[in-house]
Amino acid sequence: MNTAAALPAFFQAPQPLPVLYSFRRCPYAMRARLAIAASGLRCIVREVVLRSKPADLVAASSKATVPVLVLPGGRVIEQSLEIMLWALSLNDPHDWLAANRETRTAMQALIGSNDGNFKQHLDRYKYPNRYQHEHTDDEQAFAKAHRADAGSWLRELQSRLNRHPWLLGDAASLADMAILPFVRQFAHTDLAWFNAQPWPHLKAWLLDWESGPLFQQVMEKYPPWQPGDPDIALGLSTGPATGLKF
Ligand SMILES: N[C@@H](CCC(=O)N[C@@H](CS)C(=O)NCC(=O)O)C(=O)O
Repeated sequence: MNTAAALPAFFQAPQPLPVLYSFRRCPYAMRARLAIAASGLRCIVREVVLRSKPADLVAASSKATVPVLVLPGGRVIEQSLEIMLWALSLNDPHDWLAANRETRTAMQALIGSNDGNFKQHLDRYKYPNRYQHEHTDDEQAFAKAHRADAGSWLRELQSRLNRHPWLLGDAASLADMAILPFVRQFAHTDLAWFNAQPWPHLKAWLLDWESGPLFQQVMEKYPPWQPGDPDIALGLSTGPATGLKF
């Protein structure tokens, strides 16, 4: 008799879980946590302090940006988008990956623009002091110029959201979840300014998501991880994401 198979699942040895190195406010890490939570997969989350990266993270991924996902077999996934695709290819209850090929191509293009052009302007708007070599003296003017450049992308999103509730139609997709954390970062750089813009659908899209259960689940606060700390499962205290609106 195969004893292991005869035992109820509860008594069988637990499977090791993937380990996600994350930073709560990082939009890349946020999108990875969103996909993992939505897929219903479990993983151990290790909150990283970026100015003092744990040796285990650097050993797993020499570039040591977050997020990094270390799978039980030793495979390391170092890019946020790849982590999203990994999780959703295992389980995609909300059809974020979209069966339709045209939608998939459109998703890729949108995410590419976000991660490329928009992210460059966002960084310069939010952290102008990191780009002193790109401007001479007026840091405020530099930041505002990049805010204006980023605005053309946000108007494009607003116009899409004016036509349907999500970026690519009536249902949320990978594109929404990959892009929302970056729009959130932009909005919170100067919320009063953002709220004064004539972008009602963009603002509603962001606000709905920020007040939804999936966002709450992935924004749970964890203490910075140190070797020897007990494992913390992602979103455990707020329960599994299965069946949620997004
Ligand atoms: N292309 C990477 C970018 C990740 C990234 O740049 N993360 C930032 C935090 S938001 C980071 O780890 N910065 C720390 C560093 O570069 O040392 C991805 O998609 O995962």
